[in-house]
Amino acid sequence: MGDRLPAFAVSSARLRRDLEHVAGYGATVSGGVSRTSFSAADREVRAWLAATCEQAGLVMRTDGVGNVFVRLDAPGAPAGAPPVWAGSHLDSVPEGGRFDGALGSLAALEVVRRLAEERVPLRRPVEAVVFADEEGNYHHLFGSTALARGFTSDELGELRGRDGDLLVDALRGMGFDGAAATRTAVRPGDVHAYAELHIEQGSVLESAGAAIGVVTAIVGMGGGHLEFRGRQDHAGTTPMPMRRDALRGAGELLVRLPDVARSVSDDAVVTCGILHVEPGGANVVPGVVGMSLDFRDPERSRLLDLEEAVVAAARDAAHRHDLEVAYTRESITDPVPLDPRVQELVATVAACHGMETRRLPSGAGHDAQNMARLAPAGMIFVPSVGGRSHSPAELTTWEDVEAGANVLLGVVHALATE
Ligand code: HGY
Ligand code: MN
Ligand code: MN
Repeated sequence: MGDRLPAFAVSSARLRRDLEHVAGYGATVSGGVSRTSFSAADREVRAWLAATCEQAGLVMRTDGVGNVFVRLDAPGAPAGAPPVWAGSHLDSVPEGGRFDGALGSLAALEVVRRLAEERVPLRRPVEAVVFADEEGNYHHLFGSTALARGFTSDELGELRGRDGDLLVDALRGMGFDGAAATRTAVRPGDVHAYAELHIEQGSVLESAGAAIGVVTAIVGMGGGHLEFRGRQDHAGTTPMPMRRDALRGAGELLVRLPDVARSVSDDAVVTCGILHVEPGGANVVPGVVGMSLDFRDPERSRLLDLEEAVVAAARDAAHRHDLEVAYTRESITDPVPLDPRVQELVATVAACHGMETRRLPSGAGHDAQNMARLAPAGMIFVPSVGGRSHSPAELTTWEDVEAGANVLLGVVHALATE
């Protein structure tokens, strides 16, 4: 498998044009992209994708939560043959980069276009998939979670965005089929295999001088919310020793997080990227502080230890400042090993192209970790300049973009014709 490369390549000029064009949807003055899910920019990029598929004669459909599927049928294949999926996401973090997700989505589209143009005889259909809300405006890996396990209407009804808006309102506003939102789950076996091209978002490949990363596993990750409660008071008249300032507890915890992570493992990381200070007045002692936490470790037991250690440190900080603290777990996603056979296929295709490869785990989360529950799943990484990501500084060279897309083409071609 994979030792017969397709006799054609992707159109790197077309892929580059698409990537540059899509970077215009939600473009920021800093040169990055703010295309959070279900925003106006997300709506625009979806309209562009629909028009592009129509022009190419490809059939596109959108499920009840906004996952998009661009399908290439395999005319001679048995009816109902499970498709090969290749994809990623087109949403971004606030002030993100141009490549995270867009690369894998547009490369998958390019692969489908090339297979169609070359009229490759396929043994099963191929679908380019653009997963909704990978970056968790409402729920991290939202669209792929909806495919892997589905959401009940109660669960959907509770989800809110970073701005506090309700997910169900956003879905309705986007015009998705609300009745289908709880019927997105697919069964293991409904998908033949899954492949995702993505930027590395770290500096391993760049340091190793390798063009292609063969991803071995994806880190385990958790999300949670801490709320420190003290007493709201006047900033001018409340003596310092008498205050129950909620931000003091949150601040002390923040300073301790590096030690907390180190106490669990050398790979553990904890981030607070959102802090809500209430009521939020310069002359008011904060009464309540909400902290959004993202914590990760490559081993599940250590991930749970990390969560426990953070909560214990929060209780300690609360106690020292005469505060109360409550913790709510929002998600735990297990670390996932990627399929050894797909890993081998990626390595073989890259080797056939004469590309240098390196095996590495992913410290970032990806929809592939949900797809791995449904089918053999693999990921291809390409280098990130300076290891920068989730920032407008995100950059991958066009040469590496082309190399990665051609490896994706070879992998999907092999999976669809084996
Ligand atoms: O947060 C992550 O790791 C991914 O970029 N969504
Ligand atoms: Mn990301
Ligand atoms: Mn991504």
